[in-house]
Amino acid sequence: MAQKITLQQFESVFPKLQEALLEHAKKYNLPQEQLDWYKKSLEINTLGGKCNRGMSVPDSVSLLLGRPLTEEEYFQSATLGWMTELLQAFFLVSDDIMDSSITRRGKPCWYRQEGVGMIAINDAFMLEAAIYTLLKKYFRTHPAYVDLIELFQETTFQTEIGQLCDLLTAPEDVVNLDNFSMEKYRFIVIYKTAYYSFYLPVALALYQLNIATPQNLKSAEDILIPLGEYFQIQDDYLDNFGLPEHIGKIGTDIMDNKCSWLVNQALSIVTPEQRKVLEDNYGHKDKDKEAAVKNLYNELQLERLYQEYEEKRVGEIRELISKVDESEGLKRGVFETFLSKIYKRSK
Ligand code: GPP
Ligand code: MG
Ligand code: MG
Ligand code: MG
Repeated sequence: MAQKITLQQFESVFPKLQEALLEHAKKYNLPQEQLDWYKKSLEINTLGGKCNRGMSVPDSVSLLLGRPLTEEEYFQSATLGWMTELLQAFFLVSDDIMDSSITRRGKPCWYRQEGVGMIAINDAFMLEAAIYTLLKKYFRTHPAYVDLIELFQETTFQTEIGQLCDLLTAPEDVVNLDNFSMEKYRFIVIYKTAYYSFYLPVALALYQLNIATPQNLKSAEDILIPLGEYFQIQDDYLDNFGLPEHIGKIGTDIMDNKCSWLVNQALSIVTPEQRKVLEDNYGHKDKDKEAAVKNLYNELQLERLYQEYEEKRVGEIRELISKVDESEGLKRGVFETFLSKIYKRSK
């Protein structure tokens, strides 16, 4: 039987990886003050989240093997898991600057912490570089070493084109609701979220076990991209309807003029008068205008619409999972576990 790891077990691997990263920096005689800064940035930006992405690497490896992991297998999969968390840390530090966000994981965003400011941009780059330092240290002799490097690079690029579309669809100065569409929305969320959050951890597990055949990678992608799309729709829903105490961040999508799932749904059902409310109030850094949009969302019963969407979508994803071809070592359980972790989440 497979074994699910706990957050505590997963976190217990981090100090060793952090030590390896600091040792690498020490080789260049990096002065103590900068070493301490790097250490702090690694801790604050990489720890303290739910680690769903990271933990799904060892969970998937164990499900694929159908048994608990040996110490060595566990260390390898947790290390790959921590690399997905480093990638996420790199993205979040940058994204919070771009989105002018206020809090993350219940604390001020890194760029807003005392003495940090735009140094956060360099910190983000260093978090990304840490992935390749760890890959080299621990996977240099793995048969899939080059594939692993390419996977991280390609996933990073995919996320960046998604982020580009997200940003260009949400200009700060011009609000044009005609810019939004569900087609554009799908592009944004598939690339900015689904690849790195869902496809990446499972692809890593397949590579670790040397069963990343074209068929297995394709099956994983065919399910994990819709799953990731559903996850980002939840994120957009929670941005407005979630509680900051639960989600650890304060929603900024309305003020940021984001091509969010909610505004797209609203646009598809508004009367001309209600559309005017959106036109006058969406995308301004103004609390009263934001409140007017929030009121409209309530009037349109978007919460109910979301719940209906969720039930329908989860049914479709279950259907996709039931058809997975297991002949090359893939297991349906990998996807079922992912789905059960996010279904009806409130954080
Ligand atoms: C989530 O969007 C997307 C990312 C965190 C990817 C960022 C990509 C970069 C290349 C920097 P979001 O802004 O809705 O996330 P959140 O709601 O957590 O701020
Ligand atoms: Mg963003
Ligand atoms: Mg953001
Ligand atoms: Mg969001």
